[in-house]
Amino acid sequence: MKQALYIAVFWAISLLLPASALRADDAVILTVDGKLAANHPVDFTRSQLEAMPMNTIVTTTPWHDGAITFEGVPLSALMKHVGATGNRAVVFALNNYSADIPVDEFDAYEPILALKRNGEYMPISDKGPLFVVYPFDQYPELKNELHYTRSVWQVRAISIE
Ligand SMILES: Nc1nc2c(c(=O)[nH]1)N[C@H]1C(S)=C(S)[C@@H](COP(=O)(O)O)O[C@H]1N2
Ligand SMILES: [Mo]
Repeated sequence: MKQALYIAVFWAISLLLPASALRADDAVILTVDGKLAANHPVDFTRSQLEAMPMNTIVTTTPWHDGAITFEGVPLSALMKHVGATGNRAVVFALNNYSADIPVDEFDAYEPILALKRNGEYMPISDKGPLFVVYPFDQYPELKNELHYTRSVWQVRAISIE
C-alpha cells in the first residue's frame, strides 16, 4: 500500500512539473561520434555539457544587432573530452544542414558550442539549443562566407572523421 502511495505522489509531481523541467536534465542534445577514444558515440545532456569548462565570447555576428555575449563549451575542450583523433569535424544541425570544420581551427580560434546568448538558453526557433560561435571581433579574418557557413546553429551532432 505504501508503494502505491509513492507511485501516486510521483505521478502527481510529474503532472505539476512543466515538461521542459523534466527534459532539461535527461534529454540528449548532442551526440559526438566517429574517430574517438571510445569506440562508440558519446551522448551529452545539457547539464553534462555545462559540467565542462565553459567559455564566453563577446562579439558581433551577421545575424544579430550589436555585440552579443555567448556562453558555452569550447569545441577544443569538447574534442579533448571525447578523445577525438580525426582532423575533420562534420557538424550536423536539426534541419539537416551540415558543415565541415578542420579540428585545428578549434585550437586556433577557440570557437564555442554556445548554450546561452546574453544569459538565456536559446530555443530551437532562435538558433538553439547549440550554436557554433566564432570570436569574429577578436579575429576579423573570420568575417568571411566560409566561417559563416561553419557557424552552424541548431546543432544536434558532430562526427569526427
Ligand atoms: N542550422 C543551420 N545553420 C546554418 C545554416 C543553415 O541552413 N542551418 N546556414 C549556414 C550558412 S550557409 C550561412 S552563410 C550562415 C548564414 O545564414 P543566413 O544567410 O541564413 O543568415 O549560416 C550557416 N548556419
Ligand atoms: Mo552560406
